[in-house]
Amino acid sequence: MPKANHFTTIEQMEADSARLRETACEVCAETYEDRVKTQTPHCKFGEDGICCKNCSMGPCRITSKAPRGICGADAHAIAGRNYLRAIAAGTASHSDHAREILHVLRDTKPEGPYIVRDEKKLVRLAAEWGVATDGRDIYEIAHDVASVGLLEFGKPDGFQLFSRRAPKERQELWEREGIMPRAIDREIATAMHMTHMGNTADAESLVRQGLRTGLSNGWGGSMIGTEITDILFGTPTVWTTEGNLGVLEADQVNLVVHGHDPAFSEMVVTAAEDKELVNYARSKGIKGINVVGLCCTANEVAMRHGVRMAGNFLQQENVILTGACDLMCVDIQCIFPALPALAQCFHTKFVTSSPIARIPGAIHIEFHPETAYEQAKEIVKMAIDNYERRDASKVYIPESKQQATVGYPTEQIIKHLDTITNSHLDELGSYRPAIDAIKAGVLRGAVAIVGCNNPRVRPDYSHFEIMKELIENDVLIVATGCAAQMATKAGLLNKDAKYACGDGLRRVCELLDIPPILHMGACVDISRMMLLAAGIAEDWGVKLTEIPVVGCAPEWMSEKAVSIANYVVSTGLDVYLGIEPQVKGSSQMMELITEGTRKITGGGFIISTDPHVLVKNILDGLEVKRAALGI
Ligand code: SF4
Ligand code: MSK
Repeated sequence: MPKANHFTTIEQMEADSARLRETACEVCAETYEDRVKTQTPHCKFGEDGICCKNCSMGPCRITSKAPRGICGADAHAIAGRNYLRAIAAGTASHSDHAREILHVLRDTKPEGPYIVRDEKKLVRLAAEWGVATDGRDIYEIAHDVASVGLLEFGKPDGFQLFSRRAPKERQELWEREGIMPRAIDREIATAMHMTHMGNTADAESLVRQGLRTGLSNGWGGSMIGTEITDILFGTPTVWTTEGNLGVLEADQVNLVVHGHDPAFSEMVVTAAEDKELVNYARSKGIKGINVVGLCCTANEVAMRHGVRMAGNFLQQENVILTGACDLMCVDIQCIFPALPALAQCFHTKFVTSSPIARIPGAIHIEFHPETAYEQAKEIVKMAIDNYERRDASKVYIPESKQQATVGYPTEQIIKHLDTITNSHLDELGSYRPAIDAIKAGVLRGAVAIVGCNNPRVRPDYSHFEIMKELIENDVLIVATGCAAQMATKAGLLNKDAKYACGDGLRRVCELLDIPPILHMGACVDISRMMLLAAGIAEDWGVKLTEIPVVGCAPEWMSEKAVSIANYVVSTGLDVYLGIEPQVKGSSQMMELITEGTRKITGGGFIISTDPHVLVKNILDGLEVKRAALGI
């Protein structure tokens, strides 16, 4: 019977990486570990957020002897401005991804290559956005929905349409506090304008705009990205798949898709199943075409096709270092610029597909929706042709892999909950069985664990320790992004991980036939988590700030994560961070992000780089919420 000792431990993962680093030495390649050494110690001014280069009178750095920049900006203004710029960049990244997906929806046609796969969701969204549906062709509806969605970026008046999905109490609070999100581009532009030289120097105003900009992502761009992706490629369902480097196959073409935007990877996955290409591979004596994913693209295709996942963020170099990656095709975000040079140490072809992520040394095949399928076929053929260039003497594929059950958007969670209740109250179901389990103490609460991995801490260790301890303590986890991939690699998404849970959570897993950690998707899908939390609060009849549900990003690294953290606290949930935001040089900013936002939204950051301290903080936080609810 698989138990906790059947997990792939961090030590095993590190041993795999160490073995691959030996290959790196043999081929004279450098890895991120080498670059961490050359970048350490990090610049203290940067770490503390008190270096400003927002004008050419600077750069200015704050010290006790130089407490103000040349213009007079102090540490609080500088750290606050840097922080808001990070939120703006993160919001821009998620939201621009959504915009691209909307363009794909606008280009759909019945003959493809892009078609509408979830018509029900499209019609529901059309009704929500005031698009006429009666008697209309589904593609006319799709194009009108895309046009309304595109207006969310630049409309001159009004607020994000999805903000209406939040509980009334939240909407009123956002309006009252002046943080209700307007057009997405406007919030990003306002953030950049406020932080330009000679504008806002008041830290609280910068933090408030950070909340608003974050909300335009979580209840705007990211939510649009998630909804439209579901409409185009299908709302995810439950799949059993596998994860970690052992999913690469020695006797097959290994084609790796990496990044975030599934529009291209969906086509690559489909093209790899094209009979013509499968036969072409066979004609060369190759056993098959093995498409696997990295980072959030992996999450997207795993949840819709069961495609196996090679790993998370810090595993991207390892995949090439196996010597068995015939082609890596990337779209946008979280792609190391180091990859083309690394690929050149092997036979690996490295292909970029988006003008948003051009990298020197890459083969660039710019993806266009109308020719996407032909382009995907071209890439698959390139991978097949490259297989015979593989140098067997450089190949080492670690055996580590784990089985994972993935694909739990809110619709699937509700569906599973409905299996234990006859009270199917409305079309969209109810979270009441989960609420009852929390009230009864069978579950102590739920934690959304999200985000990247980061060499500032021992990679993946914090994720692993926090996840293990929380499930032992009967806390249900929902996960996205590289956190979900870490759980995959470790075996925590295996249904047998229930044996590592406390009695209560194990019973819930058995009853619902789920793993204790529910894979909800990619980074943009944290918007699903917001709807989950809002649904729980509404079905419970309490405020979002009152439910024993929190967020946690143990090893975050990207600006997208800063934006996410801001919309989560704006939604009223506490966020536990394992990496300190770069504002430590300002006491005002530290106070604002931990306690100040709590006074505005009811949510704030709790920060500790020690995962065990963080778990204790989370469990204490959940118990405080339970006690306040009288349970
Ligand atoms: Fe220095 Fe002010 Fe210019 Fe920043 S904006 S670089 S603090 S003078
Ligand atoms: S891919 S943003 S490293 S989670 Fe979404 Fe992973 Fe973080 Fe990128």
